[in-house]
Amino acid sequence: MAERFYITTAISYPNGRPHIGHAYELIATDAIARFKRLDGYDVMFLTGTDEHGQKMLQTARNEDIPVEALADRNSAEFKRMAEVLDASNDDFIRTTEERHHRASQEIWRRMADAGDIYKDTYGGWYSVREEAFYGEDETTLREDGTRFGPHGTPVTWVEEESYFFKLSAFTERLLAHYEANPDFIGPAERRNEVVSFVKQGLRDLSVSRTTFDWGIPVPDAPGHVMYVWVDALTNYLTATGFLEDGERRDFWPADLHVIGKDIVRFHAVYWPAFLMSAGLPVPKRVFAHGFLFNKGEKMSKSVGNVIDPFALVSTYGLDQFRYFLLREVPFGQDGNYSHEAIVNRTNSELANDLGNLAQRSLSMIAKHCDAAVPQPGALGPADETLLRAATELLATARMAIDRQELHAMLAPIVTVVADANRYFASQEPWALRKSDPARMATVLYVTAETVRRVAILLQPVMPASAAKLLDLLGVEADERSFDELTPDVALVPGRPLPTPTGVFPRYVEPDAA
Ligand code: ME8
Repeated sequence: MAERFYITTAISYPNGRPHIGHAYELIATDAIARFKRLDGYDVMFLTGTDEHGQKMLQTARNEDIPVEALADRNSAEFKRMAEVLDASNDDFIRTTEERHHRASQEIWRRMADAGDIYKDTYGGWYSVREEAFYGEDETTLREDGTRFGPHGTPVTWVEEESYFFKLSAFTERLLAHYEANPDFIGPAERRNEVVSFVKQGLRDLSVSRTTFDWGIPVPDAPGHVMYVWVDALTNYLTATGFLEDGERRDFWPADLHVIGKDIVRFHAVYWPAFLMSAGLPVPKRVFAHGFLFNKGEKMSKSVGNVIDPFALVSTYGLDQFRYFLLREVPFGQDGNYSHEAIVNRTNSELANDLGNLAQRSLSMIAKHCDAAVPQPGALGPADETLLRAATELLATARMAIDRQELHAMLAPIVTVVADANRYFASQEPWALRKSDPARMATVLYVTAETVRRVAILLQPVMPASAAKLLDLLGVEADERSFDELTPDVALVPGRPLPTPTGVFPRYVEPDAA
């Protein structure tokens, strides 16, 4: 039976429309999910929206609409974004769903039964924007009397009766867990941050609120709703149907939570502590990607430089956008979006390098090889070198994906495409047509076979374009998994091919068109 692989994105706050940061996380996670499916795993891929908490409530008040209406409206936009981005998620969870209320109350009960929850009075600083509590020592007072948290968002004083989770009791267990599972948090700098934070000792965490009711009721505690992060993190468990006997149950523990670097503490400290308390297995890995900036500037509604992913897809094309994000930014580091950068990647690496390679070789095959996969003759050293490099790509890609280094999966593919272009130019198949047609057939075969290997590996990143390339190569739908990348599989000579068409158009500036 296929090995299971459960992968998730963070669930987004639907207090506004999705932005490019949300798109980035979803595309990267989708590429990993697709990669694992093609590599034979039984994958479950989850995304969704995080709908409770004070931030949602405040936005709804500002817009003068019921909070449910705000959640419905924007959650639908996140769902639509997943469709527009061609995300292959198996489920889309909303934390306002009944299944999630049940799961959250169950995990609460288990933590309470374990003796890890007690009632007291909370007094401290709260950032609504981050939905996070901060100790006074973590905040700074500005000259105008306003106070800010460590990430620069405003904090307000909260004082109310609250339930607490005994997080302090988990300090040693968490440190032991990080020590025994060095891959629990990636990349390494995030792991180091978490370890040094936990080493300072943990304070108990306020886990319920009484001043509003937009949340999941705490079991047997009228007037208390759960702190939004308790309910939000539980979404990953809810979706496996952990209270039911269904097929998805076995997907827990998750293999990989893909999140942004701003929410590592919640995922790598609070979440495993909640699960340990509830007697449930903890996820295998949490990987934090970096932030996307608009030409080096933080995107914000007030600056007016927030980038709409829907607009980018219609301007540049979906696969161009997906490719750009994963190729341009080393996954785990911060990166920049700019028009120039996406146009440059689209035109140089996709249109010129890969697109032209496919177009030139396939149109020669169409014209001079009876529109069928050519019959190669004996291979020479140049042919063998190129084919070997193309065959080695799978092993490199697997290693890269297992460390979430999406850029390190793509870079060697780009190199092989460049090698293939050099090979094609130096072999001059157009000159061989008269002098040595059999050799021409070999060169075209080797080029097309290289494109086949590259296209199969690019499916997770550019599903539609890779599929078009594979159509042009006569590769059937059931011949596209990574099983077809073993050294003994190759294009079948004589198989008829369709008329070649361009797959990667150049981006042309509207005023230059
Ligand atoms: O944090 N670049 O929701 P969210 C890259 N509901 N990634 C970005 C980004 C940017 N400019 N801005 C945000 C939440 N993100 C919680 C999560 S999970 C149980 C609950 C990422 O809508 C961010 O790091 O603020 C997070 O991983 C995701 O988008 C959702 O952010």
